[in-house]
Amino acid sequence: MLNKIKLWKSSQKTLTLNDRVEQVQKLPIPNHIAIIMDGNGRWAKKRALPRIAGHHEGMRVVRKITMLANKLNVDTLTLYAFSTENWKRPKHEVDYLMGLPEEFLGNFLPELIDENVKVCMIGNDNRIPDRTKRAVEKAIVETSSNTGLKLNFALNYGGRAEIIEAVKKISNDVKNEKLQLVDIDDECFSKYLMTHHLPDPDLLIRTSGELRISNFMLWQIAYSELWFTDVLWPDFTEMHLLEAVEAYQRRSRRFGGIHSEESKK
Ligand code: V0D
Repeated sequence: MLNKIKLWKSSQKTLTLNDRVEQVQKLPIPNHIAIIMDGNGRWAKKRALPRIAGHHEGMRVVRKITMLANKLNVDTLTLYAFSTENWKRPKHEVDYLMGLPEEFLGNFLPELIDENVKVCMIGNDNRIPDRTKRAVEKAIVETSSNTGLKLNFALNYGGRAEIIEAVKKISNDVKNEKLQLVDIDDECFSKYLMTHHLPDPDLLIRTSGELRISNFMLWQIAYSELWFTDVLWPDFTEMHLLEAVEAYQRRSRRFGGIHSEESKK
């Protein structure tokens, strides 16, 4: 008996990534996973490195997590890469961050194309430097006909600003008699958001121990499962993503099919 327990324990530990992927694929996979990638600066500080070293390391993790999400047949992976608050950081850090999309795509766009990943972006591009916009735009165009994972970067994104923009567009449509007040409901409102083309997140992950939403997808996460971890984003591995998905699967199984308010509709 003791031997059996030992055997079981060791087999649990030695489950390879692929075994665990196979296990996870037997149960429903969240359609849309959104991640607040926090803790890059803290990761660097712990190593007496400049903050930008943490951001750079975080980019490596983006690639790995993207590939796993694609393998799991996730429909959409949204990554909160830059918030409207991040402009308050020192200029050299903002400049460095704005170089990352170009560097990332310079290295990985061929792989994203190969893997059938479709790059998308949400957020306001008014303050994004031209070379950053051009790099992202090129990736969006070159992956536009891909049918695999939608890799959606939230850049200069803020949830309240998004809602205010939607209200303005709706008011304008009402004024111009394109829309009637009685027709404004959840579904109609969603069509005016930047995420109109995406499903709502089923699972929201935030790394680095903060238990806040920080103005991310305020409308869209109404029914999302939330998963917080102390792990810093540069330390986040494929195993951590699987852990979050497994937690999601346990929760939805416990609710036995009628798990979300959403599905009662
Ligand atoms: C820093 C950790 C990839 C979080 C990841 C401009 C913060 C690394 C991108 C990226 C950032 C964005 C768009 C795109 C392709 C890649 C990125 C920013 C920061 C902010 F089309 N990583 N990454 N963008 N970090």
